[in-house]
Amino acid sequence: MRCDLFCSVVDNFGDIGICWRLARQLQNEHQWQVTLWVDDLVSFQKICHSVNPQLASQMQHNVLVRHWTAVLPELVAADRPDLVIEALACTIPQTYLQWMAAFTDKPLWLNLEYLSAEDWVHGCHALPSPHPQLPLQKYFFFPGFTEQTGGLLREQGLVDSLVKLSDTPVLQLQFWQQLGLLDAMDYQQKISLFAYSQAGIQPWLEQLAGATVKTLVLVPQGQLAIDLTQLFSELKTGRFDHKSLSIRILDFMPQPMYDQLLACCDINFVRGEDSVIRAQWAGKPFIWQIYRQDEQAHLIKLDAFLHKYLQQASEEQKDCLKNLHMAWNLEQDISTEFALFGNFSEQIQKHNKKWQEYLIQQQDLASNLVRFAENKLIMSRNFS
Ligand code: TRH
Repeated sequence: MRCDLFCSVVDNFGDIGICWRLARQLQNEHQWQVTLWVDDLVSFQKICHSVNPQLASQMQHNVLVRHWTAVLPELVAADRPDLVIEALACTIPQTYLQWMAAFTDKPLWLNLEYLSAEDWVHGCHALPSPHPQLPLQKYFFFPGFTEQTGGLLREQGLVDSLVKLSDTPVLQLQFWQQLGLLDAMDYQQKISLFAYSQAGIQPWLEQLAGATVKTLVLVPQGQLAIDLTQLFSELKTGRFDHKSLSIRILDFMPQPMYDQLLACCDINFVRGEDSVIRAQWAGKPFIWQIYRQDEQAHLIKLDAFLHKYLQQASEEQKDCLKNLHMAWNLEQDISTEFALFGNFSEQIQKHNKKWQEYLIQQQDLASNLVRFAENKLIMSRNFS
């Protein structure tokens, strides 16, 4: 099976992060021949360090990566894919669609949508949509948290490997050494802090500094790291120590290493769309800053997720996590909510384990997509 996957990097890293994971999984686990068209190779290189942004075409981890520029290179019949994936609201070039439409045996066209826990997704997943002018039809493919959706990206063996890392201090020590954090294991509480800007963050950090437990906060490069360096000028060295708190700035690491970071930390602040899914596979307590949208649409999406995620949690856990998420997403001081969250951390870890077990019973997104595509292609060939 041959697949062309189109990815346009809007901003940040989620679009390319999700597409890169999917491309590798289709190739590694389903033996598809995948061509990943990406318009921003510089962002791609941040999460896959071997990418060369200067190349129009390159093999990366057995995936053909092609630079998606304003004018596509010549498209020849021999390159005809079986499946074309238009990912995360990008728009496939008209010239490419016309090329697709010219084939007698037309490629299947999927529109991979953004993740949402809202119920309306169930009614839209897998629906067809005819192209207004061309003899083409695309199908909407929605990720999600239920069997009525396309599921979530989850590589074979991922959760087992993260559980093993979480349960094995010597493996964690090796990971911290790989990151150059030789003293990481001296901190009883390790927090990964991957978020957007957080105007009200200082009181919470002061609270961590004044606590008896020693806390290590790990902040990947980006706007939040810049903001914190303005708060604490010593951070321009990459490190800031203040009583019980130590903050370190981390370079962006390859995706698999980021998964390991989540498994080695005690609490994970995650954001966007992909890292929040990875935090659920790591199983540790997590707090999600959702990607901001107009008219507070993101808070509706956040509420829908918390409703599903906390369905089996106790009322007091629900209140605690909902209040903490609202404060974090509104960039307020979370000191009070975080202190309460700390009291529930064991129950939350148990709850996350049950939530993970519920999610793992479902097929992963790549497998669902492969099955959907193969069924559609068989049907179209049998009835054409
Ligand atoms: O970077 P993000 O904010 O991406 C966002 C969201 O995806 C949002 O839904 C989308 O609309 C917007 O982009 C355009 O957050 P996200 O989704 O967690 O993606 C980050 C990716 O970066 C994820 O794949 C994890 C990866 N990552 C690394 O590979 N290494 C790292 O060191 C870090 C911190 C992240």
